[in-house]
Amino acid sequence: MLHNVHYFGFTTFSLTTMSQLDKPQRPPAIDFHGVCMSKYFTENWDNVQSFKARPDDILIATYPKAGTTWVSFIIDLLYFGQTCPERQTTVPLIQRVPFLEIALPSQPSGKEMADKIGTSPRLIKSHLPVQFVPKSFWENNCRIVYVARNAKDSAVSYYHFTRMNYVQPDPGDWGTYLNSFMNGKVVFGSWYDHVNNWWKRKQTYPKIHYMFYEDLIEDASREILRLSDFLGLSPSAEELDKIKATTMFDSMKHNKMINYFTSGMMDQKVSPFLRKGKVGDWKNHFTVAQNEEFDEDYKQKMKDSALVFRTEV
Ligand code: PPS
Repeated sequence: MLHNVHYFGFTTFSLTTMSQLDKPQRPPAIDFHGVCMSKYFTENWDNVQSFKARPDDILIATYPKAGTTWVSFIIDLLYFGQTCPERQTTVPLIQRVPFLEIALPSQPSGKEMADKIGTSPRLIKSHLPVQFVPKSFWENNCRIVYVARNAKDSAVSYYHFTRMNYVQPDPGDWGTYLNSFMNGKVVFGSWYDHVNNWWKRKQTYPKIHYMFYEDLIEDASREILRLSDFLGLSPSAEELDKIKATTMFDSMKHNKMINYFTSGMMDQKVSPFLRKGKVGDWKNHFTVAQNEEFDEDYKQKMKDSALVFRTEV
């Protein structure tokens, strides 16, 4: 049963927690217009596709596990940290930055949450490959922030997330999962197609700010400043320092408005949502043979790409 409360421009929804649910049934992976998906991201398709973006909406687009939550939180603080500090303690980030395409049973859909946001600009999260983005974002010339993360750390992070998140099909063991990742048989499809097709889109659509997780780890202040420039914001030095401190991994890990502790589909005893937050954790997972095979395959798949990713910082 949903219980809705109106608060700081939001209809906040109380979401069912894991302890209130029987263990949810994992969905099968499906082929959806040539992209591997699961029903939890396709069942609301027509409504998502007809979503009415507004010119000042900001879309935060990523392949899963690229740092979506981190960047969403930074952008939320840039816009509302000063003007509405209360929302930081009363409205969970998933409601401040709804996940557009998600549609879970007995929960409001991401589209429904986005429609109900009462503050501007609206911040909206999506993992959709670029060809699936609702056309109103392009027609309204919306700003889009795309975050990318190197393939090896993305695969490791997505593997652990898939183990703990019942929205996802069964990952199998690490070796099986790595193969699925390399073959684009994980939800939201091929990492290689996602990062490259978004990069190509940026060449003809200037309002995409393409960021890298590794750059944020290296120098968060520099990256927050670049992001502010793109958004046309001029935060003070003091505000920037505060945002950087508030969005550091350890701080976010203990922030109940951020860490998904109330999500009904995630079992954080299996693996925490904010797990490691590092560049290079792949070294603790890839065997030498897996690494060689991955590198060989990567060279082929990325041979026409201008993108350069760092797997260590
Ligand atoms: S999701 O589910 O796709 O929206 O996940 P996403 O937020 O994109 O990615 C989760 C990974 O980002 C890490 N993370 C951070 N790293 C460093 N600093 C900060 N502040 C931070 N916030 C989130 C998070 O820990 C996940 O990565 P892994 O490697 O699994 O730890």
